[in-house]
Order: sequence, then structure tokens, then C-alpha cells
Amino acid sequence: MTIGFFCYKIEKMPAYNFKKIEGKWQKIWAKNKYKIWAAFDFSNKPQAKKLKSYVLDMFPYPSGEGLHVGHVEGYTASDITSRFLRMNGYNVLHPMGWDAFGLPAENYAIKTKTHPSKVVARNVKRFKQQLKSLGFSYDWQREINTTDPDYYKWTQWIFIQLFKKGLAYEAELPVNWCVSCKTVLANEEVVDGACDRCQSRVERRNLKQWVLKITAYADRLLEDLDRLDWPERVKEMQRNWIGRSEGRLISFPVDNSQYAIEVFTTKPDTIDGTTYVVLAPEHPAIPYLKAKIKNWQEVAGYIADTENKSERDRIAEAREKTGVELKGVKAVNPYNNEKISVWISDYVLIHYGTGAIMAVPRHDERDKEFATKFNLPIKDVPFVPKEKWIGEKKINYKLRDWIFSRQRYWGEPIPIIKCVKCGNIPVPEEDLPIELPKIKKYEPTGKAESPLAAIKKWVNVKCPQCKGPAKRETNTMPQWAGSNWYHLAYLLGSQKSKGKSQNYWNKKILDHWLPVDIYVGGVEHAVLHLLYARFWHKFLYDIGVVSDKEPFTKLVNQGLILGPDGQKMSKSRGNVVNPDDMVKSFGADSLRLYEMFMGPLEDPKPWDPRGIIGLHRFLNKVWNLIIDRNQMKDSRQSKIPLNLDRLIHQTIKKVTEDIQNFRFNTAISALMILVNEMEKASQLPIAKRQLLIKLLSPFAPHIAQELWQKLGGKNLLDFEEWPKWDEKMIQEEEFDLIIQVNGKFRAALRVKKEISESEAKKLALNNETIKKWLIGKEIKKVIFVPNRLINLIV
Ligand code: ANZ
Ligand code: ZN
Repeated sequence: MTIGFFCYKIEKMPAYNFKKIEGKWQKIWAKNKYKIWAAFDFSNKPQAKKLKSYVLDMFPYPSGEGLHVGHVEGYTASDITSRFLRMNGYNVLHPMGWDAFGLPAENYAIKTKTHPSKVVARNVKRFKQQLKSLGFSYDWQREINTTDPDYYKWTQWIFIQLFKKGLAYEAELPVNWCVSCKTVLANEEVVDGACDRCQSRVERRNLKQWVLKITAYADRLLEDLDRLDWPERVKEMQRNWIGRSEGRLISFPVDNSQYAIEVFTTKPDTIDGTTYVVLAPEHPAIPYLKAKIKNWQEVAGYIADTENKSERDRIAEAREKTGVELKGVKAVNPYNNEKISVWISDYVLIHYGTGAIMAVPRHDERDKEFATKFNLPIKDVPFVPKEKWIGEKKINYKLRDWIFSRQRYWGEPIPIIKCVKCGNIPVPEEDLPIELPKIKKYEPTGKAESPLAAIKKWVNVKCPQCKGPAKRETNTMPQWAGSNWYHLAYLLGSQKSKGKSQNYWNKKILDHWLPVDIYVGGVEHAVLHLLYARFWHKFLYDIGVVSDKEPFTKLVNQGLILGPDGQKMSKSRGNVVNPDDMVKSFGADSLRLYEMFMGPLEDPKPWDPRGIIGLHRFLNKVWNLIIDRNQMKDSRQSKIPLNLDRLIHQTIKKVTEDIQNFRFNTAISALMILVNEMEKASQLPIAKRQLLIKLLSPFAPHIAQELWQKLGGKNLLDFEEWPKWDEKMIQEEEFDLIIQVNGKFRAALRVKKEISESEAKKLALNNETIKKWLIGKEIKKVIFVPNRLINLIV
């Protein structure tokens, strides 16, 4: 430390005690039930004058494992955004809640013999404490829990509206059945033929199911993707999942029969190259043509083999093609009248298109494989021009209606009463919610019903219509139901939920706050939650509950945080980093900062155990810088070097724009550079220190608030104004003008930018060094390169 003109008081500097500081500020924030972060009061109208921003996190499933460093990543990103927007004058809504129904809680409850409601309550308590320990600025007054009857009353209400509009219906369908969870799964929940939850085998079974008609929204779900500011890959995943394809329906008459096989093709121009037809093994033509089929035994055997195969397995490209010819059956190609053979194979799916294809081995890979294996002809002919196609236009979707019942206990009861006389009758609104009864035995039965079916008192009810004896639907809703509309629930508040629907769906508030401006969460939800929630939101738009067609304007995905070994974190690998340990050793601010500094938010990145130490040191440095300079009582000098001032303005700009674009890692680097330069300055006025604190505060709110107070700040930083930069200050205003004589470097001068040729010439001629070079010489020519050099030719 240099001791110049100033007199330092040699005092012991307080060290950066993150434990004390973080505890202190968390207590202050918790006062008044976190009202400081309340965007609006439930009793008040929204603050119309201020700009609003709704910053939403994907709420966690409160598992027994507690918070993961991956949660911390996304939640820190949204917290930085929220704090930044508040400092920019926005009224920010930043809520949090619990997505607590579903298989994991139930499976865990069965394993530990504790009721799921108890498991959930315990886990929620732990999660909440963890989130608070990280200093996230949530408006906890708006906390919601999807398993709260006041909450799921409205999940049930929406289901009833869907039912009334014919968008919820019962159908007997082949479904994915998980042999271990003993329940039906949605197509989206089956990954590589296995249950996404427990990795067990998934079978095909025919069961009567509640189904939601998401396919009625297929086109709108597709078209409206274009208006969303979402990562392109997520949009593309949804597009593929919806899988719209335009093609034609073409009829292939069966020779010597009244029957015609209709196929769906996206390439009608290849019809001349069709050398055989393939039916799905479940195709109705097969029993119809039974009398003609000469090898019935073989055909029946193949059909039986197919029954237990999942769709995913059947279309897996790596699988060797199998199939059987329907001997005795020929189809006629309507384009060229050729008689061609008819086959069955499991690579043709019954629920896509018409369940039958025209095979063109010359142009289609799967057909080629099949033809090669079974020695079928491969015909090389030109494409058929458009005017010669036959067949009507047809649009097909890969998207299937959403199988919505689960044969499990821990979910929202489906609010339907089954009456022998009247059929399916929705529960009248005044009887909602249909509460999940507290029972002792909630293990799955393995049958097509949930454990609720065993509770006679609950099941047997009067039919709301004819008052005759009736039974409740005993299936429950899937895990995804509650999260379909939770972005609305935060706005409406649970205390109002006991009322009627007209009172609950407060249009003024919904219109003011929707759509969600920024939604942060993992990419794993690309085709599940994000598609379902869009579907329900569009439905709620159609029935007038909301005024926007889309729920989430901007989506930001956080990348996976991998273990230090570069592998996905998992208990069995032993590479899980526990955020609690990090908070204990380094503090919440260090953890937040480190997770944002690891790399671009959306990238997957491995945990570096030394990384957090580096960020912790950085915070120590900031602490010492601010506290240390604070000891200097000299106030005469409030000027700082021009270069540092310029860097300050450049940093404000960089940090501001980086936060706006979710580039938190580069924002932190800029702060590090600034801190290094500030350390070198002999003087750092209070105002500049305050400015640094403000820039740091969204990232590391505890230390920032403590330092702010130490410098005399009274307010919470959330309500301080975000610093502004001066564009003029940012540009480098001076440069080194090079002076040459006859093209040789002779001197350099620090001059103002945009200096004119005559000014530069004058300066050069007055320069002592240059004067020497010019003695007795006459200037013949001057070459001037603006902002670079002046060359005197003699
Ligand atoms: C003849 C053809 C020639 C075809 C060619 C493709 C390429 P997308 O785009 O996914 O909709 N197909 C139709 N129904 C099917 C089913 N139920 N199971 C399996 N495959 C089926 O695919 C449409 C194409 O997939 C259709 O166009 C059909 O094969 C096949 F060079 O017809 B195509
Ligand atoms: Zn009835």
C-alpha cells in the first residue's frame, strides 16, 4: 500500500463473512412475508402505470433428494433477470410453487410407507428453505402447490370445460402400460420402449381411457410457434412431435374382390415405382380377406407376435425388417394396372395414415431394406407428373390425442360421475373440488382402475342428473395436469379459489400480467409440459378465460450441469454436487456467481470444483476494494483517471446488454476486469464504488446489499436505479498520432480523435524532435491518414 499525501487510519478491516451477511439479509427480506418482492397485492388492482414483467421459473417437482445444482442454475438466471428489471423500474412478478402430484412421490411413499401428502409436505419444506438460502427474490405470498385441493379444484374445473366441449372423451385404446408403475403412460413418457420414470418395460394393452383431443389444436400449435421467441431447437422438436405431413390417399383395388386398400403417401410421384403394398398387422383388410389368404397360420402367427411390441420399437431404424406375404392376395396399382403382392409388416403402424403403404423400394430406405430381404422387385422409373396423380389430398399428423388417465392414487381425481342411465356426467361446479380421499392403501392394483376404486364410500354417489345410483371415475389425472395452467394460478391467488368460476378467473389481472414474458427452464420439457401447457392455454383462450393465444413469449433453456467427470450427475455415479454443501463452504453469492460464470447459460457444462473457489476469491476482492478504500477519508479528490472512467461506462453497457441477452458469464468477466482496474486506482470515490455494487447486485445480492449499507445506502438495492452509461464516454477519445518524415517514424503524440490535417501538421511542426529533422528542408508533400498518422515528405 502506498502512503502518499493521504493519512490512513490503520484499522482492522472486517473480513468478508458471508455466513453472517447472507443470514442477515435473508432475515430482512423475509420480513413482512416477502412483501418487498410482491408485484401486486391480491386486494389491489395491478400497478397499471409501471411496465410489467412476468418472470417465471419451471417450478420444481419437490423430490426427496432436495434441490439440484441444475435448479440453482435456472433459478439464478431468472433471479438476476428479475432483480435487474426491478432496478430498471419494472413491476416484476416472480413466483414459485410446487409441482407435487405424480409417480415419483407415490413410488417413494410406497417404498418408505409414508403417505404421499406427508412426503410432499416434508420435501416442500426442505426445498423452500434451500431456495431461501440462495437469496432468490420470490414473492412467496403467491406460492402454489398443485396437490392443494384449492388448487386442483381448478384443474378439475378446466377438465370439465374440456369435457363439455367434447375435447375430453373416453375411448378404448392400445396404451403404453408400465409393468412396474402399473399404470398407463403418455407416448411422451415412453423413452426407447421404457418408462421414463422407472426405466421398466412398457407393454401395449387395450384399455378404456380418458383422452384429451390435443389433435384438434395441432395446426394452431404448429402455426403459432412462429410468433414465439423460443430457442429454435425447442420449436423444431415441437414441430417434429406434431409431425404434420401433406400427402395423398390412393386406392389400390384388391384383385378379384370388392375391397380396395387405401394408402397414405407423401410421394405420389413415385407411384409408378410401387412394387408391393404393405399393411399394418392390425389392418382390418386382413380378417376381411381371410378366405383368400392361403398361408393363414403364418399370417396369424405374425400378427400375434406384433401385439406386444411398442410403436417405438417397431419403427426403430436399426431393427431388421420382418414380414409375411398374404399369399393368394394381389393388389392392382391404379397408375399402371400392374398386379403386385401384398404383405404385412410391423414397420407399418396402424394409427398413422391409413395403416397401409405403397412400397417404393427405389426411393424409400425402409422399403428398400424390406424388398432386399424378401427379394421383391425394385423398379427404376421416372417420377409421375403432378397432373397424373390420383387420389385425394390428405394431411396427417404424428401427434396423437393425449391419454389422460392414470390408474394411480396420487393425482387429481377426474371429476366425472358414471351413471348407468345417463352415462358420463361431470361433477357440478359447486361440488368441486373432488378431494382425493386420505387412504391407507394406495399401492397400484395392477388393474385398469386406481386404488380409489376400493373405497366404496367415496366411489358410490348419486347421479347429479337422475339422482340414481352412480359411481365416481376412479382414474386420476397425469403428472402434467397441474402444470398446464400454473402460470395463471400464481396470478389469481388461492384465497379466491373457493369461490365461483366467474369470481376466480379475474380477467383484469390475467390480461394485465399475461403472457409470461420470460420463462426459464430445462430443455427436457420441450414436447411434454411445453406442448400440453400451450394446448390448455389455447383452450382457455377459446372459452374466454385468457386473452392471449400463447402462454410464454420468451423461453430460455438452461444447459445441463454435468458432474466433475463430464457425465450426467447421478447418485449411482457418485458425481452429484450438493448445493447445500457449496452454500455452507462458500456462500450463496459465490455459488450463484460460479454457476453463471461456468459458461453460456444454454450450454451443458461440467462442474469444476476449483471454479467456485475462484469466484469466492473474486467476491473477497470486491469486499476488500470497497471496504478498504472506504477508510480513506480524503474527499478532495473525486476524479478518477479518464481510462478508468471510460472502462466504467463500457462495463455498464456490457453488463446491461449481457443481462438482457442472458449472457451472464461474459457480464461477470466484464465485472472482473473492472474490479482489477479499480484496484489499481489510488482513489475510488464513493459514487464509483456504489456503481460497482449496483452492477454486481443482481448476481450476488447479499454481499452487494451489505456493502451498499456500509457505504451509507438506506434502501434495498432492488429499488435503486440501474446505472446508465454515457455513449460518448465509451468511445476511446484520444489516439497516438504517428509522425513520419519521409515515411520513417520520428515521433508519436497523444491527440484528440478526429483531429484535422492542418491541426496535425501544426502540432508536428512545433514538435522539438520533428523540428530537428526538418532543419534546412522544405516540405514538398503531406500525407495524412485520419486517426493514424501524418507523413511529411521533404
Ligand atoms: C410412398 C413413398 C415413397 C413414401 C417415398 C415415402 C418416400 P411422413 O413424412 O412421416 O408422414 N407411411 C405412410 N403410412 C405409414 C404407416 N402407417 N406406417 C409406416 N409408414 C407409413 O411419412 C409418410 C410416408 O411414410 C408415406 O409416404 C409412406 O411412404 C410412409 F420415396 O409412400 B411413402
Ligand atoms: Zn344418471
